[in-house]
Amino acid sequence: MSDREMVDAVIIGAGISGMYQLHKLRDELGLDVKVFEAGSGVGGTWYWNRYPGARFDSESYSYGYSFSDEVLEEWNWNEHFSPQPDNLKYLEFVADKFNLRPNIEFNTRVRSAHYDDKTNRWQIETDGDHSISCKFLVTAVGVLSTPFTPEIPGLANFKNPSWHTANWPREDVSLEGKRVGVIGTGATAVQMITEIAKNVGQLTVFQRTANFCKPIGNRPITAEEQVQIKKDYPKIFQRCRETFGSFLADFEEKSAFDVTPEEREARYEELWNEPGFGFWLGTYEDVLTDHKANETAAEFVRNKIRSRVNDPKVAEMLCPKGHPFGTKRVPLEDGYYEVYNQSNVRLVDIKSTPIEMVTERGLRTAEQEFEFDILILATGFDTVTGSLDRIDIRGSDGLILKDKWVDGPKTYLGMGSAGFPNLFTVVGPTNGGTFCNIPRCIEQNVEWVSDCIKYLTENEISRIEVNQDAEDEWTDHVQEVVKGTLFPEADSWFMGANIPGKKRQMYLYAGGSPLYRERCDNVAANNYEGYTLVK
Ligand code: NA7
Repeated sequence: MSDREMVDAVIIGAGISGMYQLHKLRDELGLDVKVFEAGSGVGGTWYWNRYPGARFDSESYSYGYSFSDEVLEEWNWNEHFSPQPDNLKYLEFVADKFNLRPNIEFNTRVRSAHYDDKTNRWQIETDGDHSISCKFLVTAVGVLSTPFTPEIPGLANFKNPSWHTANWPREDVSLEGKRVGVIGTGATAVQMITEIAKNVGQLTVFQRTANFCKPIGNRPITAEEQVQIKKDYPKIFQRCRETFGSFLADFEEKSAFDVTPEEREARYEELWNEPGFGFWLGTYEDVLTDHKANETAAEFVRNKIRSRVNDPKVAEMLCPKGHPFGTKRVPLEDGYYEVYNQSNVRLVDIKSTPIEMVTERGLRTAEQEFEFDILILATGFDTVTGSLDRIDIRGSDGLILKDKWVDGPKTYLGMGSAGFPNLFTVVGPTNGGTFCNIPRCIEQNVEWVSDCIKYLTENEISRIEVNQDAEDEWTDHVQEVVKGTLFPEADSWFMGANIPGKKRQMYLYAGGSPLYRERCDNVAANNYEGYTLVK
């Protein structure tokens, strides 16, 4: 690439969002587009997260792209909840199909993006020292893409191999017979622990907060189901457009107390045995808003845990008690709790006996010293804002995005922020796409951004900028919506509470996908109400 290259649009990230955004802008709008991607291949989340057991927690056929009939016809999912190797193959297949790679510069991170008020263009610099100017900047950096490593004293001194789940070694590593330590018990750890427990020598899991996990209900897709899925695609995607979180499951318009305790228990049992998120997002409508209703679901899960774990003490350690059910992301599992019945697996509660330090060969808690051949950090991500914060983004008059957001992100629809003209944040902070079966909302976001760029181009608009009052209204609305729910009570990544020092507030939009879609559509229909457009 030559220095001072000029293009119409730059997209940061070649995951599910960036790939589709490239296709829309290049192939439908005919724009000159450049994508920068830190990885050596496409796929984003599914490129990086290659730990054993990684798979969709959404039904595969509700997760893939819906925009191309050819892709829907040609691609066959093998499992109801597809594993990472297949997911990456799928995204590579899409990249091949639309010949996306020539516009993507791999192994390249965007270091800075500065807006020039005189030219109304963004100036982008990469870590490869490339410099490129564009009219439109689209960030497609993902919500869970900046791994978080806690500052545990001594971590840097650990002499044996250690890695974060999102940086699982690309070469084959065998854990067979090894003494493995795992820190963290979130959705990632739950998938990974279940898988690695099959052949490790000894496994020690350090748990700070127990999670409410639910059986995934995965199985292979039969040939007959494959035929039916293809026929059902229009119905599947229509259903996803109508449900709260764009999943197949949706809340019942009923309180947990509109039925007898026996009926409720029977309904919970049914939802428990259904694949997917139904027990979480297809339950009584007050489970996530009312403590008493929530406790009926919470205790149901605890009893399931108690019935699966042989040692009552370990079972109680695995029973979540400090936060309401469903206020943290519910991990889906397949045999997770039974892992703790294995004689070579040990659970350590680090709330009561905190990790004091990592030593050269293991770690020390307040009570005991442990040695490991491998130490795995399943400690999550600096979510939602993390990847944007790591780019030096400066808008009009040199305004720094990270500084502007130090007390929490301020956005309009999660698509942009006042003072940052011609910037589109696909599935950005407080975007409706954050609390969503994510590819469904990615498509909505990308299509909205593409329509907007088309409108700007056709109308020869050189600058589009979020109005302060529109941003204030949306930012307040995002926090207002969550007030009626139990979400603020959990120390979750939804609330930014997983990162020390991060402003505690809702980072996702919990108003539901249909409402969000309607808001976005209305803004577009009213000539981008809430924005200022300059010729
Ligand atoms: P999560 O859900 O953020 O889980 C991270 C885990 O790491 C969780 O159990 C944390 O405990 C634990 N953690 C974090 N920091 C520490 C420290 N300092 N000490 C001990 N334990 C710690 O990340 P995942 O990768 O599992 O999942 C992220 C999303 O990916 C998930 O929601 C899905 O949408 C897919 P805590 O609960 O904070 O006490």
